[in-house]
Amino acid sequence: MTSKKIHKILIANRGEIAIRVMRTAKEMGIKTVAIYSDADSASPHVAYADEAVNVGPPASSESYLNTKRILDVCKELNVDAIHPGYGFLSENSGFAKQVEDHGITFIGPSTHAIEVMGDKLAAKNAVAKYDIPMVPGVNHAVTEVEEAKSIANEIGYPVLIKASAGGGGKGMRVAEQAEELESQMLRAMSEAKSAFGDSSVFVEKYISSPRHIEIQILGDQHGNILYLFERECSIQRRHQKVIEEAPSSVITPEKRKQMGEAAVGVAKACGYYGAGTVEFIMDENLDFFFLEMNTRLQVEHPVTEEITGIDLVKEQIFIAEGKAIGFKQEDLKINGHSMEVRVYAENPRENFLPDTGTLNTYVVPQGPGVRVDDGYEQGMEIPIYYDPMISKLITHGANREQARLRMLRAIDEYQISGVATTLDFCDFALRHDAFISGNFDTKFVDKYFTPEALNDNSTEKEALAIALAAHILHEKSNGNELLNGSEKLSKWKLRAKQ
Ligand code: MV4
Repeated sequence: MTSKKIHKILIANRGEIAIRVMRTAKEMGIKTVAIYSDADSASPHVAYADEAVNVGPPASSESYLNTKRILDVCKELNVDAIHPGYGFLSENSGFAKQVEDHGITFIGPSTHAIEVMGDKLAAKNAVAKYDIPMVPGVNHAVTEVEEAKSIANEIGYPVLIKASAGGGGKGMRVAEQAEELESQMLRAMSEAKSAFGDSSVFVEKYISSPRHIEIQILGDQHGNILYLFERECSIQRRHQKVIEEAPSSVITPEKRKQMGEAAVGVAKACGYYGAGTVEFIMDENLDFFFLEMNTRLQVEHPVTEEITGIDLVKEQIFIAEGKAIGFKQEDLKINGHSMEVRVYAENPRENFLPDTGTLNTYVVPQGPGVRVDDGYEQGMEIPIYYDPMISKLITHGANREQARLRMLRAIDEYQISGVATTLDFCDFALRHDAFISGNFDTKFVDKYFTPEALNDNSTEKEALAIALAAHILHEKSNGNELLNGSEKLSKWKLRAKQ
């Protein structure tokens, strides 16, 4: 157990999450050290930090994943704690161990918890002793097709074959019926082998159109574990979340308590401390099943912050210092509703192909109930080396509809040109009847989205162009010069360029 006041944090990450962590550090009077690659020297996260150090070439493996260089920087600059953010080294138990071995505080859970939850089978086994709903299936690695067949016969088709080392959908195959089992199992195993170097798989009943609901938890090093309610993350595309919200519109107070307590059980099963997220899938009967636990601060943590008023990064830092959580389960209340959309530099008209280029225009929305967590500025290039997320746009309102309307308004205010973004795709989703009703699942995008659904305003644009031409001709024939015409049209032009 660590119990040390933190004076200087190195953030082993980049972009929006590095800034997010530094903002809280600044409020707490803690000094910050940024690291950056050659591709990020002009990034706002570098300018924001008290000190910043170049750790290598653009490739993540040579910079943001360069553990030796990062630990050397810590020594040189007297860093006493590392915040890993999400992605990169955040769920690397070997790194967490090295950090602690160097006498530096890892702002995150124990090495043991990262290890157990990183292995899906180990995770299932760890929680099996607690009273946590699990998908019907087996908790051990299966290598023989014959064994898989007999398990599938027992639980009934369809079944899902999952990689033990997996997560995020890699190495996952559905077998609708017995005839498909062998081929799907061999595929899952070879995919798992090449993706994770470990071909072990297990078999579960396949829940065909689940909702994805996750519970935020906080644990301290004194054994206190609390749940900070759910996030509904069903609007996703190929395992990449697009819209998240809290609370979920299908969860009753009773269900919330059950899920919260189940999540606390999962955390207890691995002696968890820090901020963590327990993922569940929920079927059409609103029965929920434990999927996995993420041992990091998640991208979508802001929606939980908005509805609880808790600064999750501040809690992470206090917990890492060895402090006990300063509030109780009964103190936590849900205040209003929050939504988050992820703005990616991807083209929804081209099968979400990542788009690179320069942010020629970049103006963020403002006003009541709007929060933007971003890591770019106008004029910057989106590098090709990293995740294509430009920003997270978060709204808060007294209720779901106010949060939704604020999101639509904020999307309309957001001005980005130079790269294609997923903003209009999010606008489409937020206006869809299924989204408005709350009656949707993880198949939302597959079911409802086609590029044609995006409103290109083409007839509107043509009409505007004709009206404009007529206006110019008319003014010219009267001998007038046009004043401010370009200024007034600037937003329209931006939209037309996208
Ligand atoms: C499932 C499932 C249905 N049945 N397990 C996807 C990634 C990994 N976290 C587990 N996942 C799933 N596991 C059973 N037994 C459906 C998914 C799934 C999913 C889960 C959460 C969020 C989005 C998803 C998209 C497709 C499939």
